[in-house]
Amino acid sequence: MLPATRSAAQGKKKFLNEPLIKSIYTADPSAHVFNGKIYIYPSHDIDAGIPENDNGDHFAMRDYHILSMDRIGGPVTDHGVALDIKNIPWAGRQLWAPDAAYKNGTYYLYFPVKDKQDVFHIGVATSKNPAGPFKAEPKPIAGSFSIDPAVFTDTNGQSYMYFGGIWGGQLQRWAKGKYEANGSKTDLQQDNSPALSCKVVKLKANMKEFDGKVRDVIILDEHGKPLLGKDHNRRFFEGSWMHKYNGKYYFTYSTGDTHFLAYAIGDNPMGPFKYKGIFMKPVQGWTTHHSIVEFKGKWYIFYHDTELSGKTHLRNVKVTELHHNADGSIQMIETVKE
Ligand code: FUB
Repeated sequence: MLPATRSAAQGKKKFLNEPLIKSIYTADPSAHVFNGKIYIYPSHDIDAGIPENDNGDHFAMRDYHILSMDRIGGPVTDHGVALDIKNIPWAGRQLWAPDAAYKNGTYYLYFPVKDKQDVFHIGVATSKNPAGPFKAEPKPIAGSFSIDPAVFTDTNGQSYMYFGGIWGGQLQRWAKGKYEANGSKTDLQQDNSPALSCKVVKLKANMKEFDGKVRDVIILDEHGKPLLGKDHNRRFFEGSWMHKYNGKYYFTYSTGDTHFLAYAIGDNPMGPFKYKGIFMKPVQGWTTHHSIVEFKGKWYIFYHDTELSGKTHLRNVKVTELHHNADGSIQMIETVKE
């Protein structure tokens, strides 16, 4: 991801939805239903006084707070600090977008953070309580890199992790299989080659290790060809999510520098997926990041914008309903009154 002063250029907006919480800044909301309640695992944005740059250094988050609610529209509880960067032995800086999962009595919190060499990896922490506190494993997940983990558990109990983000999320620096410290700051810079892909990997039953090879999440266009690097309106950038609807797998993601949420549908959680379109227009602020969850028979999208601060690194999470049409397409989500 990359910062910018896009919000200032957008002028005054009328927002359709309210921030879920106003006492702290929150972003990148990963929502799950545990024990009949909604738990939200967001980033906790702070102003660390670091100037904005193209690397996203000003997104200098240091801990996570977990939020919960009994019903959509009901009161939101902030459960306090669930994991602090000082308690992650391998962490250097920047606790970015997390996700969570549950298996056999244990809750798992997955988090990207830069190590002490300034390279993003993904760690895991555990708790017996969905709201934490969580205890981090001493090392990152072996074989993990880049940012934005999203863990999906299929109806047969197999869990998968989707991860990756280009530009500040460093995915392009792993294109040759190992980290290139002097690699591109943005993408592959190969407009007519397939775009960089999000990654997917199975998780072992212990939920702490990758099981098998990390694979590319292939998104095919209307001609059955992978989306190209120059296709900024459609190609993957960061912030992926997976949900299953009517037996189909919906891979959703941010297009980053073009600020859309897009979706692609497949018959297998590991893809390939057919690009279907955009389902949410740009929100206020540079970044756009979401999760999709079913609760009491309705589908919801959790997302963020910068309504409270007007600053791209101080965001607030929101929720609104998401509708699937009879043909499986997703209705466009409006977030502002123009
Ligand atoms: O919150 C930091 C980064 O901004 C996330 O990892 C990206 O998805 C973007 O929302």
